[in-house]
Amino acid sequence: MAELTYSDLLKDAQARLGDYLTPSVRLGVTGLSRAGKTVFITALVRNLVSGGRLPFFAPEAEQRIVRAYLEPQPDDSVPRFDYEAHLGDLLAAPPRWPESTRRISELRVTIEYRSAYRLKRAVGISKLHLDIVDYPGEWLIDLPLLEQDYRTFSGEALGLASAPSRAEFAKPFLGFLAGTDPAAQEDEQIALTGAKLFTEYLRAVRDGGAQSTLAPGRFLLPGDLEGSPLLTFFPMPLMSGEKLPRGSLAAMMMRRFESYKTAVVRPFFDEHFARLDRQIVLVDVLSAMNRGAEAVADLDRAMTAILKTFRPGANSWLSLFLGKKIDRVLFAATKADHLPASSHDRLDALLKEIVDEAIARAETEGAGVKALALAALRATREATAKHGGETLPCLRGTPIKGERIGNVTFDGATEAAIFPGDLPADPVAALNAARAAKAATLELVRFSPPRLSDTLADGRPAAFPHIRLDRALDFLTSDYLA
Ligand SMILES: Nc1nc2c(ncn2[C@@H]2O[C@H](COP(=O)(O)OP(=O)(O)OP(=O)(O)O)[C@@H](O)[C@H]2O)c(=O)[nH]1
Ligand SMILES: [Mg+2]
Repeated sequence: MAELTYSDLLKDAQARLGDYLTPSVRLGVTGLSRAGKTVFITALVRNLVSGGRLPFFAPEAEQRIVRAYLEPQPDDSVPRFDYEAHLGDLLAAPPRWPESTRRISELRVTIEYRSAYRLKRAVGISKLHLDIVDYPGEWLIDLPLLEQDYRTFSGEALGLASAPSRAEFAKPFLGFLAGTDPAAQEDEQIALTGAKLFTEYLRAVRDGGAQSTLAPGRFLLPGDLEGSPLLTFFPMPLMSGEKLPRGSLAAMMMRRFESYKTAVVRPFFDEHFARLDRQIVLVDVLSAMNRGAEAVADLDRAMTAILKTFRPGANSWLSLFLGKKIDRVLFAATKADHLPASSHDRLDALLKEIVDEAIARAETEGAGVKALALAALRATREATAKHGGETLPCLRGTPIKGERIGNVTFDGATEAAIFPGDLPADPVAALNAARAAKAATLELVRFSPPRLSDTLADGRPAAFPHIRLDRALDFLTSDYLA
């Protein structure tokens, strides 16, 4: 085997130093379960590395991007985002959507570009590391716990559990609480039963169509913590100022709540959240509207909670630690390909309305916050169809097996033309209608992924179809590529 020479070592050191000096931007991608995070990252990376279909991404439009490629990520302790596997699913025959992911992951894309500034360009080609971090929105919902003690957490959680829309789901848990004395001797079996009933209640709310997950987020996405004492607690009704007797059940619950904060929430904050520069929050607005008023109200609540973590009020605990780190947050309504092009601007406007209201409720500034409707991977094509002598815009795509419209059930293989309807032109009216509706305001079906080609005739990787993915990328990264 050839021996390492000094010159090899020097080259290696230079390469490492060069890499160390390359600027990087950490982009957080989050959203509640099924919001579209995995598809978003896969499509974004694919379109970056294949260098196509991004006309509204300024550096690409100005033909300044030289190339983009994957590189090993900087954090050895975070699982890698399994780009190749997700891509493999989308390119399979027939194509399938990637599987649900349940934990944090990371991927580094390095972008080589020519600067827009002549001086910088004279030095040569510039480089930027784009570090994409995918994490569950459920973890984000936990951050406000850092500002709460057990008493406040209990008060809020029990207040929500007794709200009319949730009381039905919460019945078994509230029944259990009614027969449990907080001052009783601590008991692991009671803790386990209570935590199980509390978790079942949270799950029922989520399965009932809520877009917001109630804290603690790990109760629904436990991962490695399944069965751990960290997740074996529940809220209890406590008087304010009441002292919790030593060795009591309530004292045990308080201790575990505090441990959950120090062992679960705080490390996520320190190791991941506080290191982000930019954030995109994916929101499935259309399925909320499709489910009706309750789901829209939950979405409102989730957005307010999320904004409070990104744009904390001046006196908040989080603001002390967060400083000015995340300076741009993009809220993106995903799966816009379920609506015809005429409705995309309307979906933008609708989400903007939701975000503006949440900004006001969260009492934060809206600086650096933008709303956009996108489809990371476009599964439908625009088409027109004649109907009663009229030409109507419609969408062509292959609905997923078992999806239904009226009395038609789709087989998963046949393409169909769908009239999803248009969103109303006035976003406030659209939102009010959705908030007032007892049932769905839109009738939507889910589509299979489109049939994609892997390579172009010349062997280069083919770009994937999308809606406004380039505008999202532009808002989130362009200034780093100047
Ligand atoms: N038509 C269409 N459907 C999409 C798009 N993006 C996501 N979907 C649908 O939404 C589902 C969830 O997308 P994912 O990217 O897996 O969502 P996620 O946020 O990673 O979900 P979890 O990993 O479960 O948290 C997919 O299986 C698709 O059915 C899109 O751009 N267009
Ligand atoms: Mg995922």
